Amino acid sequence: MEQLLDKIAYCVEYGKINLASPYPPDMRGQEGADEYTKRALEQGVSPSDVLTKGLIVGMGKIGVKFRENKVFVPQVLMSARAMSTAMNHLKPYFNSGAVKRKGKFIIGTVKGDLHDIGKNLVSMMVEGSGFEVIDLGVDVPAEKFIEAIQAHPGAYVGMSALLTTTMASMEEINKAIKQASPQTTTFVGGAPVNDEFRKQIGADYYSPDPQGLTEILTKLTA
Ligand code: B1M
Repeated sequence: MEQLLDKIAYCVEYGKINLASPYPPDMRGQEGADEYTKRALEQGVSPSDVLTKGLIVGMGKIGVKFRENKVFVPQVLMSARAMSTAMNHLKPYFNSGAVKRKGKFIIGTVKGDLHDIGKNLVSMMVEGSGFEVIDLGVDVPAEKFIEAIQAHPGAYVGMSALLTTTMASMEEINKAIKQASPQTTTFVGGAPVNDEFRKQIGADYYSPDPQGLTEILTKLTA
């Protein structure tokens, strides 16, 4: 059983989706996260263990390598694809309530900003660390964030901005969220954002990278 979980983690870390996938080249012809996850469940490994001791371990490892610039966006995207393919086998267990997620995370790129590559990476890593993600997309105004908070009480909220001009939207949205729902915990990030700006606008947490964000979220829900 342990061996299967290690294999799942390894496949996610190296982005090996399934048997047919040619990536990574040195794993060509080998099974991937898809087959190992299916087999683990068939052999009676609990879906919760598949998630926490397999998939999340693999995503955590690639997240650390990405933070340390040992891998780059394409590798992380392959890991995320391996993870989401494996997650298809777990979905029925999430839907039935047999597997609990750590919490909910609402994310969006703020109003006026169309950059979504970084936001999508954050979204995948947060999902990969065991949270349900509600992705509102790009160019998201305060009202849409607030609607989502009302639909998902207790959810954490993340905002991404890539333009110095849309940092102003981030401030406006954070203010509106805190007014409508003072207990909501907000996270900010994106290339022009830093911790000083986070303090200035009254958001709760800043992380320069997805891995740091998942570490904070995991601590908050431990
Ligand atoms: Co734009 N763009 N862009 N662009 N673009 C930048 C950001 C820019 C720095 C380029 C430059 O001039 N050197 C510049 C911003 C300057 C500034 O304001 N300081 C810029 C500009 C000016 C513009 C336009 C205004 C250009 C124009 O039309 N004149 C325009 C704006 C459109 C709009 O948004 N309204 C524009 C448009 C575009 C494209 C549509 C062409 C495209 C976006 C495609 C897309 O996202 N689907 C694009 C791109 C690709 C870039 C660059 C080249 C790359 C951005 C990117 O995806 N990086 C960028 C220059 C650069 O960075 N080299 C640039 C990779 C990504 C993984 O990193 O998004 O930083 P990043 O995310 C990181 C972290 O920041 C962090 O985690 C991620 C992974 O480490 N992170 C978070 C992100 N969000 C987080 C949230 C968190 C925590 C961490 O918590 C919630």
